[in-house]
Amino acid sequence: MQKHKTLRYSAVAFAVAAALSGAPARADVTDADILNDAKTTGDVVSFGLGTQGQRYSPATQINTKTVKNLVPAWSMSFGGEKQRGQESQPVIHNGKMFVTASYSRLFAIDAKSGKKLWKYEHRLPDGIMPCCDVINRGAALYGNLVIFATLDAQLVALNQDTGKVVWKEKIDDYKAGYSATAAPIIAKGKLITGVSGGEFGVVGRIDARDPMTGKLLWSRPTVEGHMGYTYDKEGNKTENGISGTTNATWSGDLWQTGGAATWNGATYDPETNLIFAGTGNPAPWNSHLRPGDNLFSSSTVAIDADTGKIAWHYQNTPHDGWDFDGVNEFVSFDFKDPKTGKVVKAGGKADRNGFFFVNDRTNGKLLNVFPFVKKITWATGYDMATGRPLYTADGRPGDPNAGDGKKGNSVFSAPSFLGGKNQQQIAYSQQTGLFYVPANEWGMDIWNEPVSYKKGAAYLGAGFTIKALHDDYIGALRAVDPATGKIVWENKNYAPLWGGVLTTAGGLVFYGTPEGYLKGVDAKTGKELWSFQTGTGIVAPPVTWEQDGEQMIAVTTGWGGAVPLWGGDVAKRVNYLEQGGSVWVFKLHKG
Ligand SMILES: [Ca+2]
Ligand SMILES: [Ca+2]
Repeated sequence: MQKHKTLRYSAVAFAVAAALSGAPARADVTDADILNDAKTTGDVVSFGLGTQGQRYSPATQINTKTVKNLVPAWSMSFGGEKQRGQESQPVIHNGKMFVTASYSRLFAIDAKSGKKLWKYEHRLPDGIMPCCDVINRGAALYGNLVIFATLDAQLVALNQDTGKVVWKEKIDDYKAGYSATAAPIIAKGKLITGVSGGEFGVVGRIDARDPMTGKLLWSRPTVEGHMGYTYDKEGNKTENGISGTTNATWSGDLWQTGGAATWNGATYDPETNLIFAGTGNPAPWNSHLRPGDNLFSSSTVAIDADTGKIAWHYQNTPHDGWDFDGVNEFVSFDFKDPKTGKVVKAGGKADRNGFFFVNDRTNGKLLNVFPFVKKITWATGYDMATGRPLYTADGRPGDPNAGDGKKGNSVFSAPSFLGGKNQQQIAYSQQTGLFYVPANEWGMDIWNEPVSYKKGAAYLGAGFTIKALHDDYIGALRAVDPATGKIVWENKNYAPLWGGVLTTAGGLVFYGTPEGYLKGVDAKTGKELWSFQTGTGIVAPPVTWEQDGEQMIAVTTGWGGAVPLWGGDVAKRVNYLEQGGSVWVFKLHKG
């Protein structure tokens, strides 16, 4: 009895001492930490600086006046010979940074000094099939774990302090073309992941797991006709309803290998308790083989985090025939509807197909849509009443069976399938009310070919060449107004932009370029206020946090991703860019 009292007293004394010293009483990442991530400047515990995905920080120490004094604090190399395609967003908690690197590596680093604490190198089998380079976009934090997805379609959870593997779970069969590159997110205590492999005829889905054990809780396919499941503690599965209605928007049986890969992960809005998954192309690319809208491909799909059921969907590109995908992130924000003057719970999405969408995030209703790139050939706009695109006559690549059976009519299409925007994340400023979109102006010649499904083989039925539209630029960082659809300002860039954006209450926007510059610009005007040459291309989103009273900016660097692999004429145009693999951290110079 006496012993118990002493113990209890010690615990209280410790907690009081910890509170007085300002030290964290506990190191575990909680649901509250994740829920409040967008507001708390002392950490970054989710992909997107908040699962809503706004990439907006309230930190103001670095601002339009002080940003000129930004200098490197430290840099760390990922080492080895694996210098390519660093698309990762670091997460920072309790003085430690966790950052993933190409080839399924994960590093833990002292966030203040840059000293490496530990690294994990996932042992990858031969025969993995990542479509778009050996990249990874980042890790999730929960409890004392750091969790990330690997190129061989597994999930690995490691102890944040030791780097020891706590659990490993297989997402799916890499031999069937499944891989995983997106950063997992935590939604109300559940680990949420997608799958990559839309170019191999996989079936897209969103899984929810217990983050502490990796065990499945529910799984929701994003191709119509497939059954969803819930799982009990022993792993027994129970049917949870078919997604959509079998054959309603897919004729025949191509839905069985229907694509709609959820390769860019998801965002989560606690206010509606909805997970928003973007879905990729229907498979194969040759659209003449699969008449119908082909749900739920090239869409935003809203899934109830508790039930694993689809609450609503909005299809950005029905019957996609251009590999426009629809995977781009759906970012929750409060939209002041100019028609009614009312503030609506909305979401914004800069789609690969060149249009920016504003949807009511409670029900998917289309509120506004406008182009954010200057050349779009496949549609002239959208019917606001039906929410459907107004297709251009002859904008779709032709049916091989209408001609010689080997190659259909080739069309020139803009954007190219690499998209008006691809994986590089947009940001939304609560200060300016603007979205910042890393856009690209390019087109493609595209034609269809016959194809049949073979497990683990490319499943396109199409050929293509990507082309620049202008001699002087492809990329353009654009500030767009979601209410008016106006491009408020733009900063052109010679190479295609492939890194995400950060915006802050300091009135700033940060983004990186393939030419190697990390830039800080005025959020209102786009005026460049600071830049730093990192020595290799940037294809990742910067983050910011406060470490011991100092605001820090971090970004991973290392050229790569889909452009050098799929970019055709554009890949040749930028083949002088050097690969790399580092994380850079900056802070204000003290006078
Ligand atoms: Ca935070
Ligand atoms: Ca695709």
